[in-house]
Amino acid sequence: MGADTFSFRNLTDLYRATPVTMLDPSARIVIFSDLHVGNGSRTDDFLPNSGLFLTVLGSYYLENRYKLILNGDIEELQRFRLPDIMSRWSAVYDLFALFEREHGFLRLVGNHDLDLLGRTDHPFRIGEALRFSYHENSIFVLHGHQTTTRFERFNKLYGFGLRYFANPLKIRNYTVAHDSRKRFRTEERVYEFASANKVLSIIGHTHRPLFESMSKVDSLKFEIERLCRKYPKVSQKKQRQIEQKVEGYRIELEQIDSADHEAASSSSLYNANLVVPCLFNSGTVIGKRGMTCLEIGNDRIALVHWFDESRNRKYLRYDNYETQQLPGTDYHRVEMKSDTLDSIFARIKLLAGNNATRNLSDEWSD
Ligand SMILES: [Mn+2]
Repeated sequence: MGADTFSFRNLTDLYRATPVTMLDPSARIVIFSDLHVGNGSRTDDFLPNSGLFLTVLGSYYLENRYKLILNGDIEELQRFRLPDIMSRWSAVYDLFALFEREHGFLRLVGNHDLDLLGRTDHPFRIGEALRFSYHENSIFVLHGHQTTTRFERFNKLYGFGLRYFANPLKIRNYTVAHDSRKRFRTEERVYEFASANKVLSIIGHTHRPLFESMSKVDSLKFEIERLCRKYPKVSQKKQRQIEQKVEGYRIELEQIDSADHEAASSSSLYNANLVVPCLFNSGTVIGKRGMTCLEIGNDRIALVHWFDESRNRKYLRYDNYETQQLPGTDYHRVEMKSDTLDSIFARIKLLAGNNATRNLSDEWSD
């Protein structure tokens, strides 16, 4: 059985085995993934954004009555021991417990915390996937490592290597997140499943935020093309506005360099003639320029970027984004993309067509 076939079958099995819950239209949900929480030492990837995460979670999402979904790779168990993680970051666990008690808390597993599925020394119930129904459509939340076999992922052996060799040498986390070929394979496999079944899928795992199956580079190019098509048809005043917007996007594209792991990658689902907007990725909490998450509420879904003004002033300079400061802090919220769920599902149905599986697997087979 080929790896792509394995992935499609595995995702199908997982999808069928996951119970469906109605998405409460009045509920607010925030989805974070890939925290990679360690023991607080220098090699703990969570440490740099820990203040941002704790403050934003407590002062914004808890305050505003969000339900919290953690979509895998929460603890970094390939390099650290669970008791060390839990004692160093008890404040994080206390916050999770508050969400569980007040507004709701759902915890899914990833490949770096996979061992928790069979353990009893962990405070929260952990699942493998979630399904929500929304106006007879389906939302599927999973970490994304389910696209690969354990062998292909090399999870165990790799984890062994990291914990016993890399960690004493102070080598930071090096995973699928930084290997663009593997990363793209995860994306295209979930995309194939999601478009074939007309399901809105939400993953983490690759650390690359996606909205409507597009990375930031894709979205910027798409938006520039859209504005260029609109340009000749509008008034002179509107043309000046478009010129300004395109210039802002162009500068932003130029600034995405190879050092920007979250955004830069030549691999793109957008190369297909029609992009089915079925794949979303919450990104990561441990990004160099801040953290990203997905918010669902008011019949909308949004990709949100949070950053620390004292470390990254990038978005403060641009007119194309509205930033919202969290009172009393240096932290800012930027809504990168947002749309109504109804509009997204309408386009998924229209664009996926009936032969999506066949076409996509033909195009993408190795
Ligand atoms: Mn992962």
